[in-house]
Amino acid sequence: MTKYNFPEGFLWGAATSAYQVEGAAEEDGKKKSQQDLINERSPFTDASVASDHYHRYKEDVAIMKELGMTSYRFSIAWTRIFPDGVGEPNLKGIEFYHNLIDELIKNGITPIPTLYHYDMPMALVEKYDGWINRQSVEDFSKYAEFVIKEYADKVKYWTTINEQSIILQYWTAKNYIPEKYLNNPQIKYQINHHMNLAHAIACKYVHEYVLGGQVGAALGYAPIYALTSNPEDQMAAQNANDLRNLFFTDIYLKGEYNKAAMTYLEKNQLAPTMEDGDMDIIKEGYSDFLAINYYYSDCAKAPAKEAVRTEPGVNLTGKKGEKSTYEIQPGFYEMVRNPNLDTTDWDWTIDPTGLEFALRDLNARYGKPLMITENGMGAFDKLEEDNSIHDPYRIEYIKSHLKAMARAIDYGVELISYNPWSFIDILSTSNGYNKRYGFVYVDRTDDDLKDLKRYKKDSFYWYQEVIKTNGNS
Ligand code: BGP
Repeated sequence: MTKYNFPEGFLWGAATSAYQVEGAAEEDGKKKSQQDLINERSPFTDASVASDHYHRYKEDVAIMKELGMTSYRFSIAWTRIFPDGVGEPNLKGIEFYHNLIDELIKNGITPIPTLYHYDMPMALVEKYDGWINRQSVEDFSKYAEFVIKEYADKVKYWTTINEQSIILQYWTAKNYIPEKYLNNPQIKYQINHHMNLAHAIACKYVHEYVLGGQVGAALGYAPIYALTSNPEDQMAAQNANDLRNLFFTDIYLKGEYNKAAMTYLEKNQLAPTMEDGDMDIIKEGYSDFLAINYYYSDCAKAPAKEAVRTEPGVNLTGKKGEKSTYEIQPGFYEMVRNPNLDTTDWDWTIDPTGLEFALRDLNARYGKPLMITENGMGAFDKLEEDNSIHDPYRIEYIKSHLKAMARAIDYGVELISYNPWSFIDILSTSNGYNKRYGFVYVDRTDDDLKDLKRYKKDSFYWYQEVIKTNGNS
């Protein structure tokens, strides 16, 4: 058996997000977020019950303990704390997260909350179009300040905004965008600029209120290979890396916009509008670490001269090969399918080497500690008659990614924690409960969704051994 050098005290966890796991979408004072509406409009399961974690958090934390988890990455729903986004805080919502955090700590599990996971309060979308409007920065900052202060003596590790990169790439799916903006791609860079400010201000509050607090963003990160060794394709891959990755990491870890990406945006009238002092705010809100959500790698080639701007597509059916469109940024890059890699049923490439590549590259560029806040495999899992769930594909996926992490650590990467997606089956953002990620299966076959029994998958027992042996199973 190979011996892997995961550091002593390495945090072995798993992840979820509020609207995908909690349910109780309008209970105890909580009001709707844009995510509830996006889900209502889509053909997928709505978030009103999800996995009912809101009512079953004690049972779920007991399962986490049995799994051996030492960290849990979850998100706090803004609309539980401030149902209208602003105004009076909601005591019941505040109490829920106190209870959850206390239960985690009591069971030796380090809480790693995320402040924002796609769930802008619907009240603010109705009031001023959410993140499109700069007022969102101030309102988010008030929410962040309140929450950070409230849980400051219990929570050391904080993550700010989940997947700004994905929010930007899939801007109409991850934000509730009013009709009139749909043909204006500049808007997405404006949303992103507001999020950069919001992120930086939240980082500042962690440094101000949390003794020994550590903070960073949770970025959706996919390294980008060139399709061929043709220099034009290599250049396109670098362009794509500038705009899809470094555009975010340079903000978080250097406090500045990536120059190549910004130049491209300016040349194409896509750059965000800024105010004097914005870059000072961004610089001041430095990160202590970077968390990444890693699922797949991407691939790019030089676009044809006549290529037009194209939005990326999503495979919504779980039938391989259905992803039809790939992002094109004319004159900069065209994303393509990587012919060298197999994929999941949803066309997400399976590439553990890409994780090692990402970790080593980020370490070389910024030299900051790294954390993995998501990584995992969505699949059609099957509950057998004897209530077992055989998911060897998931074990294989995570095992190969663990090896990649171990190699990165050997090469000098400081990795703090691994939180695969997801602890339990939850509502997939694009496929409801058809696409499952959990170590724990949630049976949603009863009509009134009252039972929601939890069953441990084979991957649960396997991951339990991994944790027990500090990664050497
Ligand atoms: C990440 C999100 C998660 C999660 C995961 C899987 O991008 O942060 O919220 O859902 O991807 O995605 P999906 O549910 O679309 O399979």
